Amino acid sequence: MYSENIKQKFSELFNQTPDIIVRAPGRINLIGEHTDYNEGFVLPAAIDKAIYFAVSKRDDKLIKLYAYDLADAYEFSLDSIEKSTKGWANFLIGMVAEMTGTNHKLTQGFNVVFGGDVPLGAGLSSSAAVESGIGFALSELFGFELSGIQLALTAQQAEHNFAGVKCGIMDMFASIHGKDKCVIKLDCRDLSYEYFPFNTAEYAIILCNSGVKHNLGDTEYNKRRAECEEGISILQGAFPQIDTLRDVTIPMLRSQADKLPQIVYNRCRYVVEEIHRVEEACKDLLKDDFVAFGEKMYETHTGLSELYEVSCPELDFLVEQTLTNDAVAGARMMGGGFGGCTINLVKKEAVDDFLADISQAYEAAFGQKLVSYKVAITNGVEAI
Ligand code: GAF
Repeated sequence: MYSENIKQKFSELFNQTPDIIVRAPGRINLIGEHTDYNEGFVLPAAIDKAIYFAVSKRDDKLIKLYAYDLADAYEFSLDSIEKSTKGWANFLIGMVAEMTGTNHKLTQGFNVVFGGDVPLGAGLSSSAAVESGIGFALSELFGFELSGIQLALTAQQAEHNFAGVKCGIMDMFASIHGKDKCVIKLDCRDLSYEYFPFNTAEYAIILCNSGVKHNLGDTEYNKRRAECEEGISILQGAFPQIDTLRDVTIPMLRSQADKLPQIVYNRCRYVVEEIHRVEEACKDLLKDDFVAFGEKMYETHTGLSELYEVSCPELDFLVEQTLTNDAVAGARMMGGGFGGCTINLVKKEAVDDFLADISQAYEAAFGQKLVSYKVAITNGVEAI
């Protein structure tokens, strides 16, 4: 449906049919939060909510962008690639800028209409989907032949330099490398990855959207990253061989507790524990042991809330509500934090009751309707 709307708008605006239609999915993350920029492991997957792009080459150097869901347009030339005051345009401008490297120089402009059903500010990585999607479309259209990893690194640079978020690689990697019915165990140190089948015979993946948009998130996110780096530079005094928190163990951390400011210690402790937790959680998946896996999701939430301090009352409430529900194997806040969604593994036959109860409780507590999504795991970016 979305791809049809996009195609139609494209013909209307540009009086031509697109050269390519691309689908770039949003992502969930089962476990492994704030570990990517610490060179740890993450366990994301691409989902059946995506951004669609209709794109065609132009003969001149103009780039004409149209955001279907915002009904907003933006235009610029390859000769002057600069940040825009329109936040949405910067994700695409950033990709054009980063793709105008030496090996794959854009010399021709293009037209694009894009839009889809990845909710904005919900922690499902709509921005990474936009970057991955336009990057993939341009690579295909202009024959750049970028590998998935090159594409993900380019998108990460666009996010750093044009959106100002010093994000890790997880979101774009998942949008690009997603595989039907599988989660991706990504080693963020060397970008090697493995697919783990995610057997959803018994459990459904339900996202509960707190409706809190993570506005503060970007600055706080960069602050968390800086706190981890501060931890590393102090720890290097005792352990010169370490590069990142990936190299640190809990005993190493404990031995330096008196040298680290309490907040920095807490941040490091959460990350070190979480990196280990992802590895253990993968063992649970191999046994289809969702009870053990779910317990780790709760541990992650506690760490994110109490040690890393990236949760908020709404997210904590949504997780707490599930604690007494036997049909829920695990729940936690997902993504960068400060708002967005919780991810819940809920027994399939209990999904309706779960949603009725949690929606009622949420509305009673916060005076706001709870929006939820049942998501399926899909393939990553593709031409359709
Ligand atoms: C955001 C970032 F973009 C990711 O790189 C990751 O750090 C995540 O927050 C937290 O795990 O989505």
